[in-house]
Amino acid sequence: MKTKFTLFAFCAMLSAGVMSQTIKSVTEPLPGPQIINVYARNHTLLNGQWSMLIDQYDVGYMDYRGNVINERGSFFADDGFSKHPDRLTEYDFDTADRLEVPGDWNTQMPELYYYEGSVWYRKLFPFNPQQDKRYFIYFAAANYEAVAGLNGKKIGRHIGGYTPFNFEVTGGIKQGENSVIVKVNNARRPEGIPTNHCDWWNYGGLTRDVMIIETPSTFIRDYKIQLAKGSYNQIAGWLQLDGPDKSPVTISIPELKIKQTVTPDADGYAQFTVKAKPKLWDCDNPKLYNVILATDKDTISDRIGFRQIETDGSKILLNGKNIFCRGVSIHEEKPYGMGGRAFSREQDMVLLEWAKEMECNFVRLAHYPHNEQMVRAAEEMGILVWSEIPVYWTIHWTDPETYANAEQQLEDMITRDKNRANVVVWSVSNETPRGAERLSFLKKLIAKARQLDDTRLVSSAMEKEYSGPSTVTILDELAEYVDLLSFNEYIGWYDGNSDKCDRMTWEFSVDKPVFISEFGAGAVYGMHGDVSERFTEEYMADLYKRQINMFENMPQLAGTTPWVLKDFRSPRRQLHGIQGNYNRKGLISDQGQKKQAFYIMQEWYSALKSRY
Ligand code: GCB
Repeated sequence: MKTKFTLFAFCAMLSAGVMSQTIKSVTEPLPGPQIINVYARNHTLLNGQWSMLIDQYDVGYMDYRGNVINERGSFFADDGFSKHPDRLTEYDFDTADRLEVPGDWNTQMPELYYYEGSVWYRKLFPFNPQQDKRYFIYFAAANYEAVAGLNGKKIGRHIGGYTPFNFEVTGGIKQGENSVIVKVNNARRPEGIPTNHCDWWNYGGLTRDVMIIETPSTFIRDYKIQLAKGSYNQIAGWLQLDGPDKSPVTISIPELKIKQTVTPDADGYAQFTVKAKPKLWDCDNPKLYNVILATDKDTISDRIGFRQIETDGSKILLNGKNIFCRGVSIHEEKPYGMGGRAFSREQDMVLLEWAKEMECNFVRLAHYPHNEQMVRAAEEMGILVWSEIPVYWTIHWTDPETYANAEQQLEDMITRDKNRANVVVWSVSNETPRGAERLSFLKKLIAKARQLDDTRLVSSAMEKEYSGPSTVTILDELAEYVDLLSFNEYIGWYDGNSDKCDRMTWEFSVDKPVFISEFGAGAVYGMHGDVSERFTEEYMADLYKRQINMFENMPQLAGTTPWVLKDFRSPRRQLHGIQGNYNRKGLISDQGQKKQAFYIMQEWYSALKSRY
């Protein structure tokens, strides 16, 4: 698929910034089309200590009338000019505090724990640009809005906290010392994606890697290489060059003895199909092949797996075989009480190893795209992934800017991870309220996801409803448009006591796989009591047992992702001594201790494993 930016999306995103900060004019460009597989390119990480300034009133960006200040007068002008003796300058990056990048700011400084607003980041770095090369600055994520500058000049703006973006800096990056400055603002916005109300911590900052990418003047920016839909002996794909040269590209998979050369069209785009009978990727044997794409000037390699995912009535089929998705939902938070956003392979591996220990073959990466290493690590471990965008609860359904923002996040998520064999579900929303405007918004997103990628399932976490006193069902009109009948229920926690599970009967009028994307209960690790006492491990464990009994009477059930692997921070959770700003529905505590319910799930999943 060719990446394109519509004028509509461009204007929409600019004005999203205008509305949220009452800034009177915004002129920064949007990022360029996303470059994929960046870790396989020549790159220089800009991680480490960055100078930082907390700017509650955005004084480094706009004047006291609300007008955007020109670059020379703003905090972007980090050069001799700002330090001229005749000038009053009331900031100084040289003497400022420091923050570690990647990392959220909330868990690095006590005064930033609850902070929601702007923080300026600056990094000085030496560089030696080569002639005939192009350079891009790449941010793996910045929550929520970032405006970036290089060597005193603004380079662009991006909205959305969990997807990567890049700006071209060829010509701007210079020999010797360079200065990159980024203003990151994490103020919640009613019109945003997510909106201003959600159940997780609004971690701000440069939360993932920042790097300079080097490419030849024409390079392979994007590609998709997967089994053709429905086929086991044909690989289908496309690639997109970026740059003036349209010379042929060779795709090789040495282990399969594949070598095919294609000639891109005038836009640098080429499609291809090739006969092949790869060993299939699956959870027991997550086979990945080296795939190399090369022009005479550029080479990029990836590790790609091949598989089919489809549904047949109420079954989910992986490579034609009926599977049960033994899953768990995960937030992108560090394990072992380290606090804050997870961003490294080591942290991700701990979370995934826990899921494996619980006998999972599936994770729901909630409620936004997680970092790329997480998805890749899961792929190597044979763990299937549900990936979603933060269209969560009650967002502004009729605002075209909100829609453009959601669609951009969806496109960026799919662009980054479309070659990952383990990603089997793109989910467009979570617990959104039924209604005509929401339906048309989500239908458009679903159609977009299918247009970008027809090789995966598309879904949404819906909500259950009652069609009788103890008959539970799905009445959501969205059920017709998604591939999975997936929904969150919380019978026995928000909905009655745990024994309510024993009385429920489920009825579905749609013949699709039923997928319980959330259920659960809160418990403090080590807090014991009677099964009827909320927040004890016993209540939680008892609820899990009853839920499992209920599941055993749901023949259409094809997967579950209990909420949630690990306790996570949320300002909604205020019970002193119990929650203390933590959602306690983790099967594992924030300190890494396994609660009783963990072992109940483990037992059930290991029984299911031998049944499928
Ligand atoms: C939900 C949400 C999830 C919350 C969870 C809870 O339905 O999807 O984000 O954290 O419930 O714990 O209430």
